[in-house]
Amino acid sequence: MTKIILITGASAGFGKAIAEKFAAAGWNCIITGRRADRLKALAEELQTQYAIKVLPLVFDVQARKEVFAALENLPEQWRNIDVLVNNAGLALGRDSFENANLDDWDTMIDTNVKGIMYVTKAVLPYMTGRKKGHIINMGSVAGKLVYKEGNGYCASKHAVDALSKAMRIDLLPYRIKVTAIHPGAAETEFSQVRFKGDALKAKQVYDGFTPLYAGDIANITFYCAGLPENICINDLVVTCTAQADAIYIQK
Ligand code: NDP
Ligand code: 8X3
Repeated sequence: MTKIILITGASAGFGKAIAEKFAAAGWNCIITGRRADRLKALAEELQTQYAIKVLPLVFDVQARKEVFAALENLPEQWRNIDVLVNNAGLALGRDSFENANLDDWDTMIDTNVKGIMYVTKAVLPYMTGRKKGHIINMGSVAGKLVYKEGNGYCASKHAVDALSKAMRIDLLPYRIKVTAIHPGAAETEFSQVRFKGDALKAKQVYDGFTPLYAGDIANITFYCAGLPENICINDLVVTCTAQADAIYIQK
């Protein structure tokens, strides 16, 4: 039977690459994000290229009502979700605590933390009923270690780490796997978003070393999802070779 994956934040970066990877392997994909035009284009591309089915859903993971409206009553053929990838997320700004912008903090917490909680809560009934499923949460090295001027983002990713542990415990009776992937620096649209469109600042983040790329995270996600029923990778920290942790990068 064809497997189904639901990926949040599939309009760019890791999420898009994950959709491409799983589609190429014959999975049907539910792709979500706020940018409808990008999701539509990706859906058309994947369906044409791989002869699989794609359901694009447009919603903001911060908006509780939108999340449940989009996910609660999925068409019958889309309900047996095998893998949920909670990937949608962002950083906004790199400022010291006293200078940080309150709206940036709100958006990061609402997206990275509450977004995962809402989406997971909406999708879980499709997994608990079948006692089957795999939740993959996109954390970060920023969820393992706090770095200078990373306050709000680091806090949000520490919360992803904690939520992943909490899910793993509470969902044991349902045999649902929970994997947290914690990437280091990866060149996607992440830094363009963080620095609010400042292309030079964004580019400088990756100057002087070879970072991770979206396809690397897609391959790792695919590996985690493909393991036998009795194996679950719980926690996976992955950096490029030039990076040791959230603080040390050899440039
Ligand atoms: P990108 O900016 O390239 O992609 C982010 C994705 O998240 C987009 O598809 C965006 O879609 C979606 N998204 C953001 N906010 C919302 C929202 N409120 N509602 C719905 N979708 C949203 O970044 P990455 O691919 O790099 O990031 C993906 C995840 O990986 C994030 O959680 C990030 O924190 C994490 N991460 C990234 C690292 C990196 O260095 N790149 C390293 C470690 C972790 P749209 O704008 O269309 O809504
Ligand atoms: C993204 C990587 O190091 O900018 O989570 O926090 S980092």
